[in-house]
Amino acid sequence: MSAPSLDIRITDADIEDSLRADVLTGLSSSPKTLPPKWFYDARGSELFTDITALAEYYPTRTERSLLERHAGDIAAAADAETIVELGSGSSEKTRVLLRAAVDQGALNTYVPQDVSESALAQAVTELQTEFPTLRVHGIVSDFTHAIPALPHSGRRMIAFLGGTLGNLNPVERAEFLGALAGSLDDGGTLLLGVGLVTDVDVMEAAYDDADGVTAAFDKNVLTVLNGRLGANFDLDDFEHVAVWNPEDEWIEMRLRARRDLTVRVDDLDIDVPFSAGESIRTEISAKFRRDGITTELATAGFRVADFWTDPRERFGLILAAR
Ligand code: AVJ
Repeated sequence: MSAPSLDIRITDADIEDSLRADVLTGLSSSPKTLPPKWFYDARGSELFTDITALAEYYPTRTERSLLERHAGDIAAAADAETIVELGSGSSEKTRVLLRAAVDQGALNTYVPQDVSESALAQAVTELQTEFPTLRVHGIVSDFTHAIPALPHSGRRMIAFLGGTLGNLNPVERAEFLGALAGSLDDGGTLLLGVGLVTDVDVMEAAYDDADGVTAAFDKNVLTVLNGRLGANFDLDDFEHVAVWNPEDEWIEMRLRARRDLTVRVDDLDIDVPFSAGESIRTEISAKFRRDGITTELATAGFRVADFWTDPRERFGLILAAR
């Protein structure tokens, strides 16, 4: 068994710079925004794992059952020597696919990529034990910048699961999918998991659970800003909100100020005023329709080879070929 390896492609200085730039831009915009990637410090990654076990949060378990059901078909169709997974987190759902691809014979390398070093380090160690014949090579980076630097040996499948594509707006998605297509050779594949448009109540509850775990996850971004940028957000001053935006077909998570207040961000030397009811948009989570995502993929240069969904059609697992 080779030693688990973790390649850190993002330095603390890079992270600090992009956090500062994002917060400066986001909190001076109208409406105020913060990019969702700042949720995922060690605590935020833990809270996300807790979310995936909630009764209301159907995407993870729905995608897992699709992967379990179709892993053999996916492995056979992709016939990949390398699987690169973007935003792999704990790699928990990917194991069934890795098992099928190893048993089927071609797979020799797994490259999980994530922005959370703690989540990735743990995943790499566990996977290397579970799959001793596989080369497991973790990359800590931002997935939107990771593509050009990804390993290029043998037939590749890029996996982008969990519905994370929905965190990008349509322009960002087109750019990102185009870059993925451009980085794959003929025969390369993309395995994409996307949330599908379903009942508004079901979608909203998934992002605003009764136990308040998603609220804690959302507010964790304020704790990250307090810790890393010397901000003085009082979490009790903000309320977590999740609403379906029917024009854009995405769920928006927001943190809404309960009163007029001013937040100081020491490291940026700014004072940020909020009026009562004003919110920071912390995440969009777009949901897709079969035709829409098929067209987006085609525009990027992909052909949809398979499109699997659950009986309630809440989640889509797509195998697209270059
Ligand atoms: C991990 C990005 C797929 O958008 O559903 C879960 C993150 N946010 N609950 C999603 C999330 C609130 C999640 N992704």
